Amino acid sequence: SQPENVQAYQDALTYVREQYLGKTWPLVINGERVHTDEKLTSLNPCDTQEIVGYTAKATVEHAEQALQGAWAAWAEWKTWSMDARARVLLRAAAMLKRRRHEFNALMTLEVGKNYAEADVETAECIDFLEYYARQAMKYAHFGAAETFPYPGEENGLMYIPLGVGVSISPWNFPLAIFAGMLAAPIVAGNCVIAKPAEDSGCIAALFVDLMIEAGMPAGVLQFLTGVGEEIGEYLVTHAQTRFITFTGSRAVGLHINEVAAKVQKGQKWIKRVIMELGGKDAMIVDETADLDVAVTAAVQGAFGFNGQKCSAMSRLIVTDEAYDRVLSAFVERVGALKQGTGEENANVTAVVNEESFEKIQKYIEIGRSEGRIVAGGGVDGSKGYYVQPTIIADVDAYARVAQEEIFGPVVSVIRARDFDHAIEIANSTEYGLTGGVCSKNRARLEQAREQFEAGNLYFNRKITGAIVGVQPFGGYNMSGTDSKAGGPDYLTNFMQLKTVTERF
Ligand code: TXE
Repeated sequence: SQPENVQAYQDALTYVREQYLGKTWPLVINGERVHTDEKLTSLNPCDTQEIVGYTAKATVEHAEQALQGAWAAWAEWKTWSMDARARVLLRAAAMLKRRRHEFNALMTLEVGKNYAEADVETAECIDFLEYYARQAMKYAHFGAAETFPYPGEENGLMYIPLGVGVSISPWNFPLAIFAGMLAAPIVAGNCVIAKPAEDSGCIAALFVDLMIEAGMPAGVLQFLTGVGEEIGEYLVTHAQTRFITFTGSRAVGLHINEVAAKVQKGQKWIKRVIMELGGKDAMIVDETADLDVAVTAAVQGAFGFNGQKCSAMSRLIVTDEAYDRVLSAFVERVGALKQGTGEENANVTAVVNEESFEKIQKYIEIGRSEGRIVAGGGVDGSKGYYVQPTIIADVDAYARVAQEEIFGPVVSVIRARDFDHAIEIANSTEYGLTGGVCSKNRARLEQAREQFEAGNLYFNRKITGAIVGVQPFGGYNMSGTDSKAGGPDYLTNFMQLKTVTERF
C-alpha cells in the first residue's frame, strides 16, 4: 500500500473504533430501524477479547414482516425506470469511494481481513455497483435490435423483474459479495431481503445505511441479521419467495436447493435458485514453469485471506520432474509469511471464528496421517484464532485433505507422473471453480484450456481474484449454478423475458 493510504487507513481505524465499537446495529424493515432484545455478537477474530459490535437477532415474525413489506414496495419499485434505479447504485458507489477507508477498517476488525485485501474488496464492491448499474441499461429499452427481423412483423423483448427474493451471504467477502448479491436483483427491479452471515453483520449494516443514504426507497432493501437456520430457513421455504441467491457452504447450499424446490401451499412459481458454493481449486506446475512465477502464484493464491475463499488454491499439483524443486521453494516462501492482525496488514491473520479454527485443526490432524507436514501445522488460539500457514506434502489425489474444502491456510501438494496425470488429478474432485497452470509449454496450456474443468482458469499467475466485468465468476459441478457474478448476463438471473410480436 502507498504510505498515504496507510495513514488514511490508520485515521479511519481510529474513527471506526470511536464510532462503531460495541454499537448495536438494528434490522431495517420498511425503512424503519428495528431493535431486538436478543442480539448476535461480532468478535475480532485476531483478538477474541474485542467486541466489534452487536447485531439484532431477527425472528420469523420480522422475516414475515420484511417479506410482506417488500412485496408492497415492489408495486412502486418495478415502475421505476432502469435509469433511475441504476442511479441509486451509482450514487452508492460514489459515496463508498469517499468512505473507502472506513469500510476497510471495519472489515479488518470484524472478520480479520488484512487491510490490503480489505481495500481490494471495497474496490470490488464499488465495481459491482457500477457494473450492474451499467448492465441494467442494456435491458432498459424495447430490445428488438437483439432479435432477427421477421418479415411483416415487429418483435420486441421485454425484461420483467421477478418480484421479491432473498439474498443469503457468507462472511468471507462480507462487503463485496453481500453488496453484489443484493445490488443485481435490486437494479433489475426486484425487492430483496438481505441476510448476511452471523459473523459479519456489522459491515453489512454499514453498507445498508449507505444504500439508504444513496436513495434506496423503504421496503426495497430489507435487512435482517439473525440465524440462518431460523430466519434463512423460514424465508427460503416461504411460498412468497420468488428467488434465492446464496453464497456459502456446499452443505447449506444443497439443503436450500432441496427445500426451495418443494412447492408450498399458495405458491405460484418455481423458485429461481442461484448458488455459489465451494471449491477445491488446483494449480498445476510443470517442469517448464518459471519457478518464481509459480511459487509467487502458489503463495498468493493459497494464503490470501488465509485461504478462506472459495477461489483459493488448496491443491498444488506438480509434475514429477519439478516436484522437489517446487516444493522446497514453496516451503521456503511460506516460512517467510508474517502472521498477525488485519490492522497490521499481516500476510496471514486469524481465521474467522472458533468453529473454523477447530475444523481446520481437525484437517491438519488428518493431514498428518495422509501426508507429511512440511510447513506450519501449529495453532494458537489463546488470543485470536491463529492457524499457521500449513503445507501437507506427498498427498494422494483422493485423500480427504485433497478432496474436501478446508477453508483455511492449508495446502495439499500432490505429485503427478506427467502433465496428463496432473490434469486428471485436477479434475478429480466434485468441485470446479477456479484452476491454474504454470507452464511455458504452449501445447500444454492449450490442452488445459480444453480439459481443465473449472469456471475460471488462470495461466502463469495466481488463481484467485476474478475482476468484475473482466472474469465472470462461477464454477462447474458442485461449485454452484454457474450463474457468473460480475458477468454480462448476470442480471437475467433476476428477470423473466417476455416477447411481444405484432403483425403490421
Ligand atoms: O457457511 P454457511 P459458514 C464454506 C467453508 C466454511 C463453511 C462454513 O468451507 O468453512 O462453508 O461457513 C446461512 N437456510 N464456505 O458457516 O453455514 C448463514 O446464516 C438458509 C464457503 O459461514 O453455508 C449464512 O448467512 N440460510 C463459502 C450463509 O447461509 C442458512 C463462503 C452461509 O453459511 C441456513 C462461506 C439455512 N438452513 C463458507 N443455514 C464460499 N463459497 O466462498 C445457514 N444459512
